Amino acid sequence: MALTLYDFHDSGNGYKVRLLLSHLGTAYRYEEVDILKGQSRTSEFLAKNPNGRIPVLELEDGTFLAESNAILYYLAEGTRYLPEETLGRAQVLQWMFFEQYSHEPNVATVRFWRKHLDLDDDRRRRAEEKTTLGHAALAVMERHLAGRTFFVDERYTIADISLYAYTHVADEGGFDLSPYVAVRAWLERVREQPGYVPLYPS
Ligand SMILES: N[C@@H](CCC(=O)N[C@@H](CS)C(=O)NCC(=O)O)C(=O)O
Repeated sequence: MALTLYDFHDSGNGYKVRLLLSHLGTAYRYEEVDILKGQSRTSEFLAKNPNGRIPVLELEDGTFLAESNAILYYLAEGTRYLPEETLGRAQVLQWMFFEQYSHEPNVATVRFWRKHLDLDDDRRRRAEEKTTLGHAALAVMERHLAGRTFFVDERYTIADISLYAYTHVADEGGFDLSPYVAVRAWLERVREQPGYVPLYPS
């Protein structure tokens, strides 16, 4: 049985997995879960991921693996997208934890709210706070990337894939990336990688 990816087309978390699978040239079955219609909260889907969120990868033996960065880590094992040495692997994890704690909850959430939900007063206020925190995360990336090509070991890894997913569409959440020169140059380098696929296929 092939891999099956349960995903939502506009999800950056799902896109991370699609991008790595494309780099690897790995065939998979795609199953759309419409999160805007509550399909990630049905009992059928909760049996796959009790946390009710996509992406979920179903492995060949029927195991369901959730959490985008855990899926990246699993798929990248033994490939050029994950260093072999302990320190390099730990640094990849360092940036993927940063992505989940400091970046995604701010940059991705504001994008989702602005794209898909009506902003009431409370959400507008929270969006402003998250925008400040999102810019703080982008500034951390900018400082790290100044003078570097990629996040870890001067090579393209799943840390880059993880951080690329929501950074390259941050403008959809109202984030102006023009001050982040090193980040913008890095986004360009990611786009040049063999097997790159866009979030929005034309
Ligand atoms: N930490 C999770 C976050 C996953 C997540 O937030 N998924 C969203 C779409 S990007 C989702 O499924 N939302 C639907 C819901 O919460 O019901 C990951 O990295 O995979």
